[in-house]
Amino acid sequence: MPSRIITLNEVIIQKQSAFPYAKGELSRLLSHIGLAAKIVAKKINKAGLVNILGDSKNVNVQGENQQKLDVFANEVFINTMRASGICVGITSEENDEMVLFDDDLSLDGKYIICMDPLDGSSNIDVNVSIGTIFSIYRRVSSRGEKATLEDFLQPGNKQVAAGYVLYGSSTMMVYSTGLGTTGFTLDNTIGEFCLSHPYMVTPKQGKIFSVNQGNFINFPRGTKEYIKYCQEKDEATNRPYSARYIGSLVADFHRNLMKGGIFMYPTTGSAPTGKLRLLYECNPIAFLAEQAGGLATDGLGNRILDIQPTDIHQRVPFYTGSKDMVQRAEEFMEEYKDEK
Ligand code: P6P
Repeated sequence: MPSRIITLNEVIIQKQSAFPYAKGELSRLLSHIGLAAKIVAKKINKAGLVNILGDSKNVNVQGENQQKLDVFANEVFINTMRASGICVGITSEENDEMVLFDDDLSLDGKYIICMDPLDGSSNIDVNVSIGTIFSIYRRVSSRGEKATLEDFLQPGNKQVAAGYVLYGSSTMMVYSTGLGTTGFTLDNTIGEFCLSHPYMVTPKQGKIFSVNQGNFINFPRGTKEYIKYCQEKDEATNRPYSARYIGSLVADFHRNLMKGGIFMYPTTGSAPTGKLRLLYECNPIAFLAEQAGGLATDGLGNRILDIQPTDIHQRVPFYTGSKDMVQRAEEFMEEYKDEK
């Protein structure tokens, strides 16, 4: 643990020095994300006391009821990014279309952001941890003009930064710019994210598997066989593993990142291409997993970060976490790929 308080902004600047050509724009963007996270965290922590819980009666592009905090978080992040003058547009889970900024300052912005402003929202009313997930790319279109679809449909291996905010027993921000995965914990007494996990490395092997077994009957045969493998007794490989699943991606992933484990969202009957979205859930989480020494695939041997997106709300099957566990799951998927 650091001997003194080291803030998010200090670390952002430190890491910027590793990029000789950096002009500080990405650093400022990350700082703005930290600001938005603090605003949302404050609202979430009070949610139980003021009338902001519950359904906003709107339905988002995913066909999911938008919780009031979803709407609030989406507006805070969009408005903060617009004010940064560094981001030229956003794709959000909560918006059907891309949000393109057209003020002069933003049009010259160098970056675009894909985000899930409040993931796990079905847990809001029951006080279970929820999260914000973000992914940052350099724009490929010309500066001075509006962002284009091409800016947002870049493969995850082009991300310049990615991270999440976990609104849990404490509020944490975990991010990477490609120099490893780093975690910060919000100190509410000073209103700062303080360095708490300087270099997060996920164990190669864990004892936790995370999947919604309510969908078991519709899983691919290989996933079913891997789950059975996790449940079998075998002292030599520390099995059976423990099943842990909160239904909030950031919370499930963060626990497994820290302790070791595998998170799976396979194809199911109601989600034949998977449920989780490539641009603003799988790619950023995959980036962090790999930066921490883990893996992230679609269960079919494809690295998540290499998938070429075709739609801003595209869904993919998602297997991520400890390297040895994801590889073992992939072996079962390969072995049973032609069987129901
Ligand atoms: P299910 C939350 O809605 C979410 O997008 C992720 O946070 C979570 O991992 C997943 O869906 C849970 O889905 O079908 O198991 O409830």
